[in-house]
Amino acid sequence: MTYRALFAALGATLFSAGVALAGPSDKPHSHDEETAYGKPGDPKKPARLVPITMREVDGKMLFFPDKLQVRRGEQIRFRVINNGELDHEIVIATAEENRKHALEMEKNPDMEHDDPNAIRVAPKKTGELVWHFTKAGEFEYACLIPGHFQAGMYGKIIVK
Ligand SMILES: [Cu+2]
Repeated sequence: MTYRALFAALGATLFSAGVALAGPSDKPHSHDEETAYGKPGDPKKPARLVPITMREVDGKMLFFPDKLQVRRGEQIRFRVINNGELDHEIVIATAEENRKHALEMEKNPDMEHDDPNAIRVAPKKTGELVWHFTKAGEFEYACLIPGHFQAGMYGKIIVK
């Protein structure tokens, strides 16, 4: 897909997202919800700062770094820097959950997230997300905007 086509798709997404946001959420959730991969962090508590850069290069879309080691019980403050030309997002979850979520997004490209495990960052902007890794295991951060995961936009989180 060319960047021009991506921009066109993105414009359509942003336009209809405004409409979608006005509707009631069909997925209520608690912000303290514990998941298989941990729970939303408490920004007032200590957290290790981890900068993650997002960018497009030679037809690929990448996170740098694409691997992160975490101690169980550690809070991570992800500082997500979008150095690309397109919107990107970071969604922290199990790999399985991200696959399901990616399929949903392909069916509903207008889908926007309002979840504590995800953040969307516009080009040349920086966002922050604090996550508390309470469980050991292998997890993933991924961009689930259609086409981005396939272009390489994912990384591995190992919690020990
Ligand atoms: Cu992306």
